[in-house]
Amino acid sequence: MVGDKQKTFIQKHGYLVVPDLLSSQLVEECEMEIDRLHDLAVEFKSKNDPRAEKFQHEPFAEVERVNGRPVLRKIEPVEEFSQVFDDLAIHQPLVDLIRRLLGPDLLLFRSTLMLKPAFHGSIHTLHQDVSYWPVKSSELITVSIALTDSTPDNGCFKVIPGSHHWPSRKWGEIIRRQDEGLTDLDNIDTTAQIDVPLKAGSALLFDSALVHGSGPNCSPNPRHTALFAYFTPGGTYHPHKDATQYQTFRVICGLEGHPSVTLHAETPNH
Ligand SMILES: O=C(O)CCC(=O)C(=O)O
Repeated sequence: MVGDKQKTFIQKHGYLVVPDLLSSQLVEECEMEIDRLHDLAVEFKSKNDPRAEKFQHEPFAEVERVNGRPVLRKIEPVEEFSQVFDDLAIHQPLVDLIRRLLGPDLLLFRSTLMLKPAFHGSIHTLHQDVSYWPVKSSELITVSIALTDSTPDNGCFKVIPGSHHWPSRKWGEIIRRQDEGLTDLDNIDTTAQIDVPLKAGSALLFDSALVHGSGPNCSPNPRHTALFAYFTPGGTYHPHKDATQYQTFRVICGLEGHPSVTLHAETPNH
């Protein structure tokens, strides 16, 4: 599925589209699971369960619920609440794909369900993940799998090809109102920015230094994606202020079958 041509493409442009990574049956299963997770969010909230905090609401939506279901923006880490998404992180075609790009030893950095609800989905500002994340690695790739069709109308990804060669910088607030711009920085050259629409089941892979974001969803169609980030054991850990001085990451494959790896802080907090 990924050959030398695709490897060269992602090295050069910082992103890669992989069509039809998931079967339509698996996409359907994920969508049913998303319904269940919305119900779980309601249950946690009604019981004052602290896990409700992992289910983030769209901060600018004027309504709390639509058809009895909460207006959720993201669930993270989704593998904590869902066997379906836990299994998806190690879905063989997905792991094979990442192994071909990064090599045989893989750790999981992130597992997130990004939900851009119909009519209420907020803007995800242009940014580089590397500017925010505590793990630094030139071998850290995010995979965003479309679980619904993702279009410019429902807030698909926008990327600036080649921007993974830009230095890391501060980007400001990540979540923005629907009527705001994708960034308020005036020294960003967005002339090369493109939309990356995806059919449900297809995936966008990108380098952690690539400038990317996504538009608002003012349409009647939700945009759902499962987002996983993988990295190799060479990654280093630079905790945010007040975070623990070490973090344990799940091994996805390789590393002599160890279940997890703990990284310790490399440099003082920043
Ligand atoms: O899925 C999206 O809309 C954007 C996600 C993203 O950029 C991120 O989580 O870094």
